[in-house]
Amino acid sequence: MQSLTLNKNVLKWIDEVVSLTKPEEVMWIDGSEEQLDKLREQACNSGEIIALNKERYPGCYYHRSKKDDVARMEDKTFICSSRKEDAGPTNNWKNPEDAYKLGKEIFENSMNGRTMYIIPYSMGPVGSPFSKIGFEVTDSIYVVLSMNIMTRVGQKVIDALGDSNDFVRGLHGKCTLDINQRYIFHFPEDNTIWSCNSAYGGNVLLGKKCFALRIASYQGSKEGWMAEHMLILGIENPQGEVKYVAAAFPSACGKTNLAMLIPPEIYKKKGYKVWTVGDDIAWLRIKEDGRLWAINPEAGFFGVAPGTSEKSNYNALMSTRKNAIFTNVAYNLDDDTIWWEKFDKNPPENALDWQGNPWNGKTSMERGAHPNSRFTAPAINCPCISKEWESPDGVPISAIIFGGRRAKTAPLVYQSRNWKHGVFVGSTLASETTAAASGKIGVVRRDPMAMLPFCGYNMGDYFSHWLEMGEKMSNPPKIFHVNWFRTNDNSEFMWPGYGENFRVLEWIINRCENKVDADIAEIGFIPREEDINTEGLDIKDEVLQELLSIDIDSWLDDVKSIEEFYKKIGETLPKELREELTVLKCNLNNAMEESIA
Ligand code: GTP
Ligand code: SPV
Ligand code: MN
Repeated sequence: MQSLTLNKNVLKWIDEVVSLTKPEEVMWIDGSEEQLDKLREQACNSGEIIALNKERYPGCYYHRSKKDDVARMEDKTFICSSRKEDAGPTNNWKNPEDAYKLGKEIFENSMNGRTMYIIPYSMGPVGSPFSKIGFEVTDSIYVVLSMNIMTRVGQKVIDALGDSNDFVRGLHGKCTLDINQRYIFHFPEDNTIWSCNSAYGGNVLLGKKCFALRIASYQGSKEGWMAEHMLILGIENPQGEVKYVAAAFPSACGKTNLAMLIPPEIYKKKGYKVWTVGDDIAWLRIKEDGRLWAINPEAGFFGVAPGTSEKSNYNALMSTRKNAIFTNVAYNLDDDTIWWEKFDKNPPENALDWQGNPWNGKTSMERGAHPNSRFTAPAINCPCISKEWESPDGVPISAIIFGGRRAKTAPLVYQSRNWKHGVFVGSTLASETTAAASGKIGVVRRDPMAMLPFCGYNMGDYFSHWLEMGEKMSNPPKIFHVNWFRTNDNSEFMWPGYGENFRVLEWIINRCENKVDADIAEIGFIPREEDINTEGLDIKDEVLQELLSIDIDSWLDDVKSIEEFYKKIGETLPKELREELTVLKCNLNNAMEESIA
């Protein structure tokens, strides 16, 4: 097939990849529906995907990945910088020479008898000053179809690139799907990503975590912008003014849900609305007005399926009603539809589970869908998609919110004293691990800015970059911390969460506009109880009180864990953050002494 470009840099690289992997055929993805339809048909014939019920799920497909290939694998993910220090203490590192050598051994002839697809894609609206271009070469139609949902694909991207050499070179091959030969290598200095022996989204949709976070965070540090694991949403008040916030929560900690939340009835009646700009990744730049502006570099959602229901996240569910792909959920053989845990109260009886085994949802004790089963859905399907979501200039950010899963310690919400303190709060973010990555679930680990698995360079330098960005802004966003996941003695969530989180967003926006006071506590500004609106909410005063309380003992324990974490960061930890830690410790010790006195 004829190449879509005359760009010599692209063609040279494609030649190299072809002579390494030796595909039987090469196909350039032009983004046309005609071409995509042929690929869909081909993948249905080979069994790679299954077409779903055409009336109820038009344009939708079902896919399963291998049992040992259902989540990101952090121990298989490497930053291959020439100096080990540049990957830093939190990343796996491999010398680029060794990584290329090993990669070449694995990729050699790996596409024999297969077709190589070349996907030109843009992260960000084509032509926006925020946007960047990548190519993904892959031997998987599932990847082509998913990239077509998650990014902007095709000829328009090639036209925008022209003869520039500024593009990310992504090579993905299924190879034999051997877990022992699975690697996700990032070469930030070469704008290159190599991923082999996996077919799971986070490892193989190279525009997402690999490019838009790991490579882009490195690019941002060099070029003066930021790539963050953040949702972006707009909050419209009854006067029609929209304020935007960005929020960083670790994987499977509620970004998609918050990004699409439906405000409680009392707010809807008054005319409040929420608009989604993005649900996972934000690229942020400082503009002449001294504010931080953000775009969502993606074009779709790769959302966690289990738990998504008409009740919990109506907007996400509606986003999946057409042109979506479902991976590792249960498949209803009777009507070609899909199901997952908490989808509704009516599981199918005649189904296949996420491993393809016969499954009766009414009687089986096993799960139908994998806990990290996911949907890929076009953002444009979302009923509350913001009219600014493709704005080439992005949206101005009033507040940055950090949050994690903390059964204890972290209150429902607090505000940092200033940017520097806010960076400290982000740098010490912690959360219980989830099914989004393979490994133990429910263990508290420090996950700075929700970027632990996604920062493409030295974490200490990344913190410095955050501090520098703050220096450059005359009007920086205010920084907050939230926790929807505090539990009581019966291990039940104390805060209702989901749509009710709007009540906390309201306080945050009010703080940004100086419309509400707060109490200054050891850890930052805490809301006064009466300032969290509980109208129409069934929550006891004592519960709200406890949600907003600070337990000095457990915070002092947290300080110890922060000290350990900072020790791991080592020399590159900015002194400003160490100072903030000292302030926190002093505040807590003073409070302790006062309570004893
Ligand atoms: P990634 O796509 O992995 O980055 O995840 P995410 O941060 O977008 O998380 P998502 O919104 O998909 O939510 C993950 C899980 O958290 C789901 O099971 C949700 O039902 C649950 N969840 C989300 N918001 C809340 C909340 O406010 N309270 C409680 N209790 N659970 C929530
Ligand atoms: C996450 O794990 O944070 C995700 C899914 O958003 S993945 O694309 O696998 O990274
Ligand atoms: Mn994510």
